[in-house]
Amino acid sequence: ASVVRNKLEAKIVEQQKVFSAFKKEHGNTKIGEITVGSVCGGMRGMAGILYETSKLHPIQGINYREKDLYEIKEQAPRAEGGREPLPEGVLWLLLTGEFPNEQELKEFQSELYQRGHLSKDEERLIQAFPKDMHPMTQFSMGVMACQPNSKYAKAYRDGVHKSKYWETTLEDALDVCAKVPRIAGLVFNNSYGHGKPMPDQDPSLDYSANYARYLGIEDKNFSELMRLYLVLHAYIYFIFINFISDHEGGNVSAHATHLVGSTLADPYLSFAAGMNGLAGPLHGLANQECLRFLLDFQTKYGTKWTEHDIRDYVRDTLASGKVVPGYGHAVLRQTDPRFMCELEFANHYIHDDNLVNLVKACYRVIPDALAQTGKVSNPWPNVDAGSGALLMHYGLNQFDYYTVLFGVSRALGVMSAQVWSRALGLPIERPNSLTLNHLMKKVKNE
Ligand code: CMX
Repeated sequence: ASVVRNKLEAKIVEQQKVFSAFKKEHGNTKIGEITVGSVCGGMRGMAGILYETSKLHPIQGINYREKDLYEIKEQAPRAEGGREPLPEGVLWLLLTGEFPNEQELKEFQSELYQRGHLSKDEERLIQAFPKDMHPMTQFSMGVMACQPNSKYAKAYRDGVHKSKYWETTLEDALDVCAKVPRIAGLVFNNSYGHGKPMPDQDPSLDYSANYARYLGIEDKNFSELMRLYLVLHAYIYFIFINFISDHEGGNVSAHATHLVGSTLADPYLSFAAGMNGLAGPLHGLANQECLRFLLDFQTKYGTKWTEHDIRDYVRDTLASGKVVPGYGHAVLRQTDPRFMCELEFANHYIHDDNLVNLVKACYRVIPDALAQTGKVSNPWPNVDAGSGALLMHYGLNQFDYYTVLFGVSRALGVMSAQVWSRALGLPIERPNSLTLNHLMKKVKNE
């Protein structure tokens, strides 16, 4: 059993009581109104999902278990000599609401290492995918290739009592989180490895460093090792902190995972569904658009651009009826704290990179330019404004792969949420749908 199990069980028992009393008392209490706008507008602003692990706040940005990103950066355990939160510590937080102590973290890291292994058959299956298949398709299929080992699905077939669903869901959730770097690594190797052998998992490295190794970001030169170790960690923590693991339950990947999970489908089936949603251009693919915007700018103005050039470029973009990618948000009304983390990261680790400098200059110029249009609700940058440029800096220029990085990180959020959904016994989702005709009749009270 997992080292996190006992801690989690105590919290779950407590929260189950709170939840059941709350439901009984407030089952009929109104908390909002549904408008025609909500029904026609993709349920925007409509509260309809119970999701325990995180909440997106319009000003503070994302909160994990009531902690904002800055608190997480400050309080989370880090690797020796590292500055960024360890994903393993963040996963523990998402599950339990607390950070692990040193001993718990150590045991949890070694547990995830053990769970991160794929069978020979699973590896072979993934390696047999066509090399030109989109990395997200391979990733989702790779997760599905591991599904036959679902412990939850087996327990369900064996007739487990529903009060115990969460136990094997936890087993699967941890397995999925542990395996996704390996699956994503195999996909990278398959698509871009040019036949190079896939490195094995290295027990001396942590979760993130192993993933970086699969992406080929390593160097055997010993004298370089220390520098590289830090860069490698910096790079990979950047991935996790910026494609941040969770962004409450209403975004497409989290909601798709949650919805499919509500049928009591196992965590592999649910997560793969979420990843298929993440593969859409309006969701996980937006960071590519943003990078393209910056690269097109460089093509036009070269590397000796001025802030005046940026202003012109934004004006032309708006005049041609396009949006400025990386700016604005459906919920946030401030600079996205995830962007601030990117900026802080870049200030510390990256010097003299023209593309990164362009990101910083855009931040000085674009909010004003967008505010002047008078219609943009939030002229501030979101996470996508900087992430692509940072990945490019580290030589990761395979644009099609960026969403897979996002997917690896998202596993931590949506899988912890699924454990809680089963623990609270949430029912199958089944909202009503309406035809336009019905909706029109409702408006007239017919
Ligand atoms: N550039 C130009 N115009 C913008 C804009 C931008 N970055 N952001 C908003 N607007 C415009 C909208 O297109 C809309 O114009 P119309 O009234 O002519 O249709 C108007 O401002 C009002 O929109 P809004 O209320 O500010 O924003 P929405 O909630 O409708 O949309 C979003 C939010 C993110 C889709 C939008 O800001 C956008 O398209 N941004 C650029 C793309 C982007 O960065 N996407 C990644 C989001 C990251 C994430 O979801 O985490």
